[in-house]
Amino acid sequence: MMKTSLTRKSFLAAGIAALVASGASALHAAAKTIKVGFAQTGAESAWRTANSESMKSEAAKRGIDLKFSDAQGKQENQIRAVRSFITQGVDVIVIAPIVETGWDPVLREAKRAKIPVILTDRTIQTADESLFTCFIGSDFYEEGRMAADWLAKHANGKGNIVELQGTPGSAPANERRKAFGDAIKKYPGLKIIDSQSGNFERSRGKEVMEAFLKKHPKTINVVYAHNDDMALGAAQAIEEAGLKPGKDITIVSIDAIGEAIKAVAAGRINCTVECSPLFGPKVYDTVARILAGQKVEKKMFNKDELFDITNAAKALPTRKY
Ligand code: GYE
Repeated sequence: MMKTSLTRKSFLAAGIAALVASGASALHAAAKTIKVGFAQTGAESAWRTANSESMKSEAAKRGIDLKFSDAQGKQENQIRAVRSFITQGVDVIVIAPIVETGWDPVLREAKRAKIPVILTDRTIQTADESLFTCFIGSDFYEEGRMAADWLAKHANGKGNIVELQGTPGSAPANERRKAFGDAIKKYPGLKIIDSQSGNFERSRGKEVMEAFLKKHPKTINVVYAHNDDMALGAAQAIEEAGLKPGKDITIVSIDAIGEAIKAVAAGRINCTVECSPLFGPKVYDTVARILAGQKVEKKMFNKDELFDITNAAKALPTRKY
């Protein structure tokens, strides 16, 4: 008798425990936290800082578990981060590829693990586009073309240009360079007389500009910088050389960070083409769609505008980066 009731009691207890457990796991499944691994390039520019901030704050807002990795400008660190995301079994991997080439092997590993990959910010070169689900970012070629056309219109088709390139091998450096070069071919008076990488960094931009000013005294009319940080560094070098940036030397740039728009409004930089870094919301909307089994567009481009003296001051109060 005693034995039976005990048995029944423990049977009941086990049943309740099982019910509680299955109820809890059903609840848990309904509210399952989405895990996203983001392999960021580094922290080379104000643009990058704004981009990281957008990815982090939007993840926090949506309750997404974001595993954020800063590769400090090295592709091998990014590849290592992607491998660790695969091991951790994240739901989606997001990569801002530092350079365009060398991604196939690690993307194949992600594909084998059935983890979708979103490329953001920068594109890659691959013969197999099935290795990533989609790309979200700006059209760098279009940005370079806009900068060149603005210059052609405002420089009366004449000028000796020095170019400050972004990170060697990166999509924005490759495409901004190519687009600008293609566009100025129409204007025989516009010539690139020197071109070097400033790695998208302000201090490097300044150093390279100092060297250009020494190497080509009284010859430079225009600086084309692949980003605002380098343009701001160049402006400083020009001032330190006793010249007026924006007047003695025209500066055209890309990114449209707040500080550069301020410089444009002040006439220190002449134009900057927008490249929005604020794509956290778009990336996580896309993550949600992918996880819901929906089809997403292969390439999604942000729409960017251009700022010069005619619209910079007006844009300042509402700038978000
Ligand atoms: O223009 C630059 C940054 O990849 C679009 O990288 C991005 C570029 C941006 O460091 O400032």
